[in-house]
Amino acid sequence: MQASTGKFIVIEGLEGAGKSSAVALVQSFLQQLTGNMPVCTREPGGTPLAEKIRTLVKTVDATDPLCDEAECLLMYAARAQLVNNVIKPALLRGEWVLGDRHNLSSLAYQGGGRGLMPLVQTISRATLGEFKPHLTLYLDIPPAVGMARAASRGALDRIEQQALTFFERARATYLSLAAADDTIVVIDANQPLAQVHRDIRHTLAQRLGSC
Ligand code: Z5A
Repeated sequence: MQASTGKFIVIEGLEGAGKSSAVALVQSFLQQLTGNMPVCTREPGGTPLAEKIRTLVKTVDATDPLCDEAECLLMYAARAQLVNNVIKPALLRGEWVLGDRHNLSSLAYQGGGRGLMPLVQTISRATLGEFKPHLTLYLDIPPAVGMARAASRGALDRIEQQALTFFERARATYLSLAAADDTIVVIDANQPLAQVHRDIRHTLAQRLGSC
């Protein structure tokens, strides 16, 4: 990555962790900090092709079930499009980018949840190299609490229909990766929303205040 002043900030978490309202909060924090709206992305998705992949991975097709390896490859196909066509160009222009999920989701869901960590690490290195977010806020929540919140929103998509043990493995992977990487900050999302938002603002002020 060439020198630039823009930074890539990512919000991560299991379903129902509260990413949607966290993204809105961080968006407004970054706007105040930099004077400009950040470029907002979501994964899988964020480009016309990547949005088509998003539909593919979220939809159940009983006649041709998506196998775990294909799911993993599709996540990275979508991410490669987004990183190369949207995120890197924005950073090179000096803009800030705010991501709703990124590579950590694949490490947690496909690596931890599906048990495909060697494949995930290989594709991650091949497609992203050293590229990674400057800061990731991981909203941590027990899967049972998150799934109850997600279920109250309506019908569950293909990935949301996985067993609780799948999400327990994904959470354990999130936490162990966060413990080994000081660019990932764990936020306790199993608290009243106002407290979660205070913790997010505090972390942003600490980590970005001097940017
Ligand atoms: N996936 C993958 O497997 N591999 C990858 O590499 C990537 C993704 C990138 C994307 O689906 C799916 O793809 C996702 C992971 C997988 N699947 N699953 N399962 P998505 O983008 O549609 O879904 P999402 O990202 O998981 O969820 P979301 O809907 O965007 O956000 P959320 O964090 O799950 O939830 P929310 O809408 O912000 O909050 C849920 C509800 O809880 C809502 O009514 C809130 O008002 C409420 N809430 C939030 N916080 C609180 C607190 N603190 N207290 C009480 N209630 C709260």
